[in-house]
Amino acid sequence: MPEAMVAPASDATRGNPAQNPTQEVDVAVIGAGFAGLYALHRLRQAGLTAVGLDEAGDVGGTWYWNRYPGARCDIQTIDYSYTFDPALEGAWTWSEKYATQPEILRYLGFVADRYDLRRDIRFHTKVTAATWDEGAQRWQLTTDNGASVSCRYYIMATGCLSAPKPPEIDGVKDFKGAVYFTSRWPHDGVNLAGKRVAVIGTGSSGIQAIPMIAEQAAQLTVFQRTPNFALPAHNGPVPADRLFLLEGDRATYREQARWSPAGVPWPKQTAVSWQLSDAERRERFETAWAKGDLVYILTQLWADQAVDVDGNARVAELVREKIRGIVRDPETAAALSPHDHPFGAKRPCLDTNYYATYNRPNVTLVNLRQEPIKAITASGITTDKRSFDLDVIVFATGFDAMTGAILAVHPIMGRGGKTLSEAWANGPQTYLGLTVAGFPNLFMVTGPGSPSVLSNMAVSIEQHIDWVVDRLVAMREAGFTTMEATETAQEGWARHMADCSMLTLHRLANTWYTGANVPGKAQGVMPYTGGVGPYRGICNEVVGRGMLGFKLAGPGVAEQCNDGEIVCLQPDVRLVLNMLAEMNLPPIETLGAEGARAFLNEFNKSRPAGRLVGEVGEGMLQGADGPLPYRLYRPATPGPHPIIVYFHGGGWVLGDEQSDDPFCRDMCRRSDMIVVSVGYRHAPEHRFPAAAEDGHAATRWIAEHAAELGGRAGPVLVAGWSAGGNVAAVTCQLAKARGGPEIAGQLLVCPVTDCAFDRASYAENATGYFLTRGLMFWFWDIYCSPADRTDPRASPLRGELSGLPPAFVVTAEFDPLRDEGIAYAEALANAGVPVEQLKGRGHFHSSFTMVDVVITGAIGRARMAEALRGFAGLPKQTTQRDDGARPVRPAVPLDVNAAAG
Ligand code: N01
Repeated sequence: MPEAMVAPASDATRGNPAQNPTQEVDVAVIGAGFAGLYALHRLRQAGLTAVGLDEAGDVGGTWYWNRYPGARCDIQTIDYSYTFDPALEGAWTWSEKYATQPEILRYLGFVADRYDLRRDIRFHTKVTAATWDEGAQRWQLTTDNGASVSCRYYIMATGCLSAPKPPEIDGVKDFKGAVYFTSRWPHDGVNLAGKRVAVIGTGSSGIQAIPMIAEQAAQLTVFQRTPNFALPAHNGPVPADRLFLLEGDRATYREQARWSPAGVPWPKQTAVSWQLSDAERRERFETAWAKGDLVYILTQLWADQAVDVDGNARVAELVREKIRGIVRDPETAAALSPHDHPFGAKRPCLDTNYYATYNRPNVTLVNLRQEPIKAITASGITTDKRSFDLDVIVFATGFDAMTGAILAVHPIMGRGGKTLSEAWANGPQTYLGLTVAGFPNLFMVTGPGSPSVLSNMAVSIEQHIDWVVDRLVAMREAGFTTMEATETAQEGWARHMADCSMLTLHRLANTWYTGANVPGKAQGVMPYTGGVGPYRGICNEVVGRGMLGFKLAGPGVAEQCNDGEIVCLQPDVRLVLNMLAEMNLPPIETLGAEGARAFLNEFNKSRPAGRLVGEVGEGMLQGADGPLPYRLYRPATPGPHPIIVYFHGGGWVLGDEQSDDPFCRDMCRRSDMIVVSVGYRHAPEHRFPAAAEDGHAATRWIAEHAAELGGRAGPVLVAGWSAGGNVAAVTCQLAKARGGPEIAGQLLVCPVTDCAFDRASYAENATGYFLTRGLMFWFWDIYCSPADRTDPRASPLRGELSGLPPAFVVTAEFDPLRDEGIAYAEALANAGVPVEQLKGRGHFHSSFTMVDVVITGAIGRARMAEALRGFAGLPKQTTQRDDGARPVRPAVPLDVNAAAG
């Protein structure tokens, strides 16, 4: 039953809360922008009473305030629209590819009228405090205008970029001219004709406003602290190809957007930059430049552009080349060219004539990196080097983004009198970016911890509102009245956020995404970088798993607390496993050895090609019982290099010297050593101990032929993954027992070390993580009869361990082999062997060898390479590549997904 609602306060009672009654509603919604309007509509449809509260004089949210010249959206308007009602879509036609602020504001007004929403909104009303009333189990809101509000549920639809940053420059008050903020532009416009104008700030707002201001002003001086990447919008009619797609099948188009990475339907790119020629890359880039679409250029060039510093650097340089081509003065062009952040790590801008504006005689760029502002004075701005006399200063200096609109607006006091500002003192902590532990019935729309500003906001807003309103309805049906995230769920989400932040390059830039633009603000990547589609899947999964991570309570019903963590896997591991599950493959062990080998060959064809190394060669070496093929990977640097003898995975049954090609390339590049991958013999044709004996014989042969192979004479290293880890471990034992060859170190990645199946990881990870218990049984059966399995050549854990070479042992949390790997590392340590362990949190058996697929495995791979270099006596690498260098305050320690044991 909806709770009673009283009418908003009359003019007579405005501003005097003491005289005002309390307005009782089911839900209070703060903000009347895209999110607030849709929330009110959905709540009304669901039969819940609601009031909207907004400081502004009308609907529009950010589009109400940001009226500066040139203001437009930067997602194509056909995508930046509501999709909840096909009739609404039919009733409104956008006039341009990127609509202007006035047109978007008209659209929101049209929506408010169409669904008669204004009657539930109190404009010119600011919430001054929000307090959770423990006794009533309700939120009590005080306002600066009219009735206070008592509500069961409190929805912050306050937007991510709505709290402007104060000017952090001394002397603003002394300035005798006019001061404007792009984010609070006067409604009746500003006449800048004939004026000497300064713009401070070159983010999206500045970059849109500068060309327009330059056309009016007598003189425009732009004060730039950090150059930004911008690409031409090529605004005009809605592009025919996009309209054709949308109108051809609207429902599918919208659904694809909902499950896409950024909320706009573009296909996933698969080609990686190093697979493309210079000409191909340039062609792709020119197409993107001509399209004038941020989402396109951020996602459609090549697969590694957003995740890898090298792949990204190629885009960045092409944009800089464009800037140099447009801006005539080389010094100005250089100052406008960003070098301090990867392309896309800071929000790139969409412009109309931005760079060309600097060719105008009335426009000057002041590079604040070379001459910082000293002060604003009565007459203008003084830098370290000169003074500028001005009539107008425009601040385009941005926002206290994502948290500002939630924290700065008013104090929010949750359970036990704790404020949200206290709870977020070290940065925002949320569950799903929607809720906060200790703040029951408080919901944020597109809050920190959700994809929000890294997505098409229209799509994310609808998803959040739908999720929240659906929960409120479900609670009502079950008799619950409060809903609150658990601490466990929230901490788990922080870990997942930190894991996701390793997927992209956002962590490598100081931006408003990370809080770095506000002095003193806690820093960390605030939006969810795992993608809109995966995020939607997770939100749905929370519900599907019985509201995992939430406490639900209500009068007359038993409290429900389904505590737990929604995502324990690394985000990319989760994607891989979901993809494999969708393929609905038959169990590999049912395919027979030949069938399984054919399957593996096909499977490997679909993975990204390994990266370039100096040289790849093939040859034959002498195994235990005849010649064996090998593949050699040589670094591009001058040799001779130390040699790593590598044994591939595949349960002694599958794979060959080429099957772990990307991993071998990666180890070669990272360690700067030669990798020789050995094609040892397989079962069932060659059962135990063929693989083990081949491992030892091949290592001996390679050590003896090091010089011919271009390697450094002396001890070699061994490495292996899975069954190959078993062969590597056994090789070390045989080398010690048989007097050689000399081995300087062993890298064992998720190795098989024992024939016992009773360790916990065998039960915990029996199914669901690709390498199943059933598959391991099958491998063992094919390779080795039960009577032989305790032989140390099959189960090295049962061998003599003292005196073995130092080891680096890698295990994965979701792997049946996890515990025997840990057991081996511990046994080695107990036997006095120097051992380092790397326990891959959230990883599965194949994580570390799936190079360029499981991106979060890169940290672990970097550590493996460092360990190998250490074994070989090489100095530490000074440069790190895609390994999380320069992180912006991760919410949890950087190497969480690869904790040292
Ligand atoms: O703000 P910003 P914005 N002294 O933070 C500079 C969305 N948006 O309003 O980079 C000197 O990006 C600051 O320099 P630095 C969009 O998501 C969308 O432009 O901190 N300079 C920077 O250059 C966008 O990303 C649209 O070194 C100072 C600029 O001011 C987001 O809103 C349009 C300074 C601020 O740039 C924010 O954009 C507009 C100081 N003290 C906005 N303080 C569209 O849809 C700050 N700066 C198209």
